[in-house]
Amino acid sequence: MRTLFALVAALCATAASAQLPRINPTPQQVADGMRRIALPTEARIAIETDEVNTARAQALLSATPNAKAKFEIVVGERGDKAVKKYAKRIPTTAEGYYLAVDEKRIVVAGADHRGTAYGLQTLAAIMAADSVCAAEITDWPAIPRRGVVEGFYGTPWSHAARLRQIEFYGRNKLNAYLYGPKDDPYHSSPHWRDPYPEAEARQIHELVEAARLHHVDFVWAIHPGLDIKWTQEDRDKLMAKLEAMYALGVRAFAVFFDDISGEGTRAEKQAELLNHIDDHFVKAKGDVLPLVMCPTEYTKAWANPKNGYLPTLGTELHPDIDIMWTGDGVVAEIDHATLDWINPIIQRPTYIWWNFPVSDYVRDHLLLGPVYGNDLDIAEKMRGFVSNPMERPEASKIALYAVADYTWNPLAYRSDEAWEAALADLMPTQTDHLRTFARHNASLGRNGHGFERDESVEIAPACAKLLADYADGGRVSRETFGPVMGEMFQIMEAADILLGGGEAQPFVDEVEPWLHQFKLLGTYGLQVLTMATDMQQGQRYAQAHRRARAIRAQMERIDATENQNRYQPGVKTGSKVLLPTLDSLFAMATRRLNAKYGLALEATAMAPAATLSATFAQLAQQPVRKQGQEVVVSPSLEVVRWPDGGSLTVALAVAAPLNNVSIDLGNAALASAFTLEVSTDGQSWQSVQSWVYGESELIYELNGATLGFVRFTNTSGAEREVQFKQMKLRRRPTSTL
Ligand code: 14T
Repeated sequence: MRTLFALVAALCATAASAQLPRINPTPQQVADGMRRIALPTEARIAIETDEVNTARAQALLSATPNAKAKFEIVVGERGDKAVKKYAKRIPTTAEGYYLAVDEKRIVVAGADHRGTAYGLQTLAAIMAADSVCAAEITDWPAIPRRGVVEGFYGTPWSHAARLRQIEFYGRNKLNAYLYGPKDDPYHSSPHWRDPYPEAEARQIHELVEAARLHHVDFVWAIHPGLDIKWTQEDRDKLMAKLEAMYALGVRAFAVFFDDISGEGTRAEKQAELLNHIDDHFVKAKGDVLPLVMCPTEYTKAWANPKNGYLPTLGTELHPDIDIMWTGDGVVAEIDHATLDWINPIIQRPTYIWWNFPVSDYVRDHLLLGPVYGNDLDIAEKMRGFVSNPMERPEASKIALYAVADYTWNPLAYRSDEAWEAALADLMPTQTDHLRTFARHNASLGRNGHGFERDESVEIAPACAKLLADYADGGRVSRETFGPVMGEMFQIMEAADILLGGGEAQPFVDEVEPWLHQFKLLGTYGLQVLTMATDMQQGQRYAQAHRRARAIRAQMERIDATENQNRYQPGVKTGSKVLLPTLDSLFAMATRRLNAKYGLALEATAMAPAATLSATFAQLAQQPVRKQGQEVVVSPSLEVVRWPDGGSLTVALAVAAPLNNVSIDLGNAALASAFTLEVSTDGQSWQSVQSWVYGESELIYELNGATLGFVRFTNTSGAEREVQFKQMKLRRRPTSTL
């Protein structure tokens, strides 16, 4: 808060006439006095609101009460005596407020307590130490429920990070935090039936309390569908768990049925359970918010209304139960067509679960770019809009700040402005460096959901021209070279300054491996550009070539050692524009030098140890990497439909002696449905027998044969549904005599 004040003070305090600072989210209606009002030392004060708001108002406004003072301070809700005079100006929408600041008064009048809280929040944003910008603001949210669903796979957020998030939501008028981390065992299986252990329970209680103080609804979600039985016993256990959460202070609940199969997916049973909770828990308690549910078919891509699942929910579920939806795809932009399709089926406006900036399917990337792509005039068709974030909470704030703006006032939403303001909010003094970092860390790379974001937008044309000019055999002009070189200097500087710390330390800690990678990217770029322009002096060129490759090797090293999760391990930066540009420039420049000076320098900056290809889409983009003595293909979170005859091939950059190949499809019986073949040259192939280790691991013994290729094919004559839990090529350990 102090940094915000400092910023506002810097913006307006010195000027005689002033302009309102940017307020996030953008208010609906603003009449701007364009001047500053000095805060009086005495005022007639009437504050009639809840305790939290009263404390906030008193902290903001330090005037001494004096019944005879000319200046008036009024804070309260519709219906209160204090704000009676202003009743007509208070918006009727829940959480709306009227705020007036002029020479005679400060009025904060909410449609309800939260409206008043938001009015005070806006007041704080336009205040400096001893003055405030004149303004008349009438404001209300376009979408009733706005916020975040902690619903990703991966390490759940820490307690401290959650407390920082809740403060951030309150400050940006987000009112919902849905707690549903996939990897909390007491939210999902195996322990959804059991109460939280004492330490965790205490933390949940603390979160509930923090959320209350920041006017955020803490919505606790349960994910019982992996192993729920539709029995009295399980229903009682679920109700008991909700009671236990109620005892911890929770007053809002959700039930998630996503990512399950089998018994748990039955719509009529899900609806029966939800309605039962509604009747015997929510309505019986009287102080619990309407239920939220995530259906099993949560995207159009998997929905089949003809099977009756969604229509059943639509007709059976009590009308005030909210139904979540991710859109036309798991990760998708939300538009009119999305909502016009789902709302009639579920017979209510949906509650969007927006899978951005979640990165649990592209864990080697940071998603720090602007929030864009959703229609701006669809608010009336939604009851809620919550964003599923990254495993990295501070880094997620860039997108969440923009989501707050979008969900409050979508018609006024400007993606680039929101992004810019988000960067300044996260790092008020080092905004430029953060922007440099963020603009090159936005793309998702190739991914199974086919979702993509712009990256390096400003420099992309110069990069394209640089490559085109150079490929033509021409000299690179100063105009093209200059901006790209300039960008490299900015990158190195940004990485150094941000790594140096001093501002937003929790953010820096989260992204540190990417910052190191970013520094290397800039240094690599510098060497490559030196190679491409310094054609006169062969000696220097060779030096730059050597150094470029050495830096590229360091980048590979970070990629192979940092952020080693088992799905998409590694650390990627500038992957959409900068790195590909520099790699091609490196190759072209090397070839040129080789031709000119008769050298034989290696023209690839970095060749991967192994590459993967598949004849069918679902596994064609699966990451593969070298890890010590093993070449490992990443497991998949999805059920894989492996077509008949479909094959997956791993090619080693250099043939190597292999001990064995291990593949786990989750079912040992599949051994006979698949064939593993090996090859030295990729031309002639030989098939290998397997044996089963443990539950379902298939081992193909290779006895140290030197091989370059491994191919795995469905030879059963039919499509097979398999899990893809593991595929490893194990090298014969090199003897260290
Ligand atoms: F419930 C949902 F709406 C949802 O999106 N569920 C998960 C979510 O927890 C996850 O963070 C998100 C992004 O990966 O997508 C859903 O999880 C999936 C989606 C898949 F397509 C898990 C496996 C998939 F194959």
